[in-house]
Amino acid sequence: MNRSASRTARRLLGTLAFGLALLAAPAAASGATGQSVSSADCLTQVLSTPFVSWLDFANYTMPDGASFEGGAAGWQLDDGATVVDDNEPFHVHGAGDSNALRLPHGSSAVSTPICIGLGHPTLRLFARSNTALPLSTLRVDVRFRDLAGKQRSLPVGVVLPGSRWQPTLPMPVVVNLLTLVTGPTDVTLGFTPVGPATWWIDDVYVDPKARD
Ligand SMILES: [Ca+2]
Repeated sequence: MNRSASRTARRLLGTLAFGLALLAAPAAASGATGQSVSSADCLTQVLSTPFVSWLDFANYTMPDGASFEGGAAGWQLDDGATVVDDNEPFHVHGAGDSNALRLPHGSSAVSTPICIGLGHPTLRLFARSNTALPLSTLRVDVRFRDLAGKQRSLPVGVVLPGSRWQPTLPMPVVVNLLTLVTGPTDVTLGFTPVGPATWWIDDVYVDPKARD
């Protein structure tokens, strides 16, 4: 190899090493906090398009237990939150589904962990309430550990009251996360009635956008 070819080879090796270091940096930082996960964990998720009827063609996945069929295994249900005989009438998850989660005033529920990427993840669910009073809403939070390992909870959306089952609007998640985590991460989702209404929720979906 002549001197010019050798210099070119060293430059290429240096560029390659720099590139690999950049690729490795997020993983190393994630490992230090113990809360982020590998992108492969997001890539193994089973995706579907449950909101096509509402002209939403995005691919979604579901946290474990988020159809509430046969219970809410792994969910944290507090102060009266309970699985009941009911179901969103569109049956986007399963034609034979027959359970939903009831959330009376003062109750709350937290989902099982779900992996999201840092593209533009959103969440969407079906909900109804027993009153349309404007002071009654359902607050949706995303819960995660930040770069320092501290547990955080940030609001990502509010569901407005309505007595008929309807899909919520897609709620962006990543806006609040970009500066707080470094890569695909496990989050849980919190649901809390605000005001006097009782709520029912069903078929909670997340568009993880782990492929961005
Ligand atoms: Ca259900």
